[in-house]
Amino acid sequence: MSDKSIYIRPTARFAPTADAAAGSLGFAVAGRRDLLFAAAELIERDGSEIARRIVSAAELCSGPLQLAGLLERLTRRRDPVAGLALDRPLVMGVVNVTPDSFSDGGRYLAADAAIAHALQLEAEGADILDIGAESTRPGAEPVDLQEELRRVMPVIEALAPRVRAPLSIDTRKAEVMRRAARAGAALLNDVSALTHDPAALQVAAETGLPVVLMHAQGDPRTMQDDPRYDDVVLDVYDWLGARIEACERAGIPRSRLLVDPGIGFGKTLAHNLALLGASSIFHGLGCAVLLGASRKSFIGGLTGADAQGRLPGSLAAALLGVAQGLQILRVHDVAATRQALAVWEASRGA
Ligand code: HH2
Repeated sequence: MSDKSIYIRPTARFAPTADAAAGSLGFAVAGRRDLLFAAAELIERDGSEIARRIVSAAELCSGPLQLAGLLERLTRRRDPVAGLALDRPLVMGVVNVTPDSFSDGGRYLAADAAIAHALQLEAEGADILDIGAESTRPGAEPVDLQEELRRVMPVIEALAPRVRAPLSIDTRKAEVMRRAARAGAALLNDVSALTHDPAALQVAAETGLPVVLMHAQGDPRTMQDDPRYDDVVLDVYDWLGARIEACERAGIPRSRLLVDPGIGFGKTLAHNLALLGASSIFHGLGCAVLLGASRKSFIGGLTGADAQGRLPGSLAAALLGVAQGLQILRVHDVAATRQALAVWEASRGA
């Protein structure tokens, strides 16, 4: 039996017209009429052989049967996440209750400062607030369970009754997931895709919450030591696909999963740029896609800007993501991202 894998990377997005809305010119990604694509890159990988060609939407839709399942996953409407419809890009604001995060370490370590920051991000238009208490930047040392709980729980407990935006807990630890869920968190965000803590799969299933599965190669301490892939985009896709299957076996349905290519996690500058440029491929996994490119070091690698000076590059990456239909942007600068999205969305509708 051949172990050939097939991938579809939607490309050539176009604005809806009456014809296209009727489905004659393009295919709608993730069930969204505003995400119409006229063509796609069809990729076939057989061992080390990779064949790529551009196909029209019509060719794709009348293609061989093996494509039908993939196409169905690509075009199926996504379920809401934490009560939020995925029919426009959502902004997830980052709250780091840490002394050592790469761009804002120490600013929000005190619970009061973290709570005030979260309220500020919500006022600026964050749809979701992502609260984390362990830095996973390259070289970061792990934080023990008690310390992570001590930092994060007062923040979740204070915010849950006060905010409209659903709370996401950014953690790799099952016990933190369990307690945060009990305190009102509505989304689990794990940069290890439930691989770091052996109990995480089961606990995540028990909470009944949606889960973000992020790709990382290696552990934060060592992940930037010479990361390698055969083909970074396809390898990340396959790895996420395998994690989705592991979650399904543990009782978490695909409709409750989100995927994230994990910009900066065990990737060189070239790897990050390849993932950013091809991220529409991840819709083929049948889940909403989240992008975390905000202030990341690839922007510094390209421009020399330090973490504080990377807002322009972060906005460019965010728009590259929404142009490819990615549903959630994880960002530090909510007001600025909202403004960029407002211009983007208005010009698309014009
Ligand atoms: N990036 C960081 C942390 N969590 N979660 C997802 N799903 N995707 C990401 O890209 C992602 C993430 C790293 O950013 P930050 O939290 O600001 O830094 P640190 O890990 O140093 O706290």
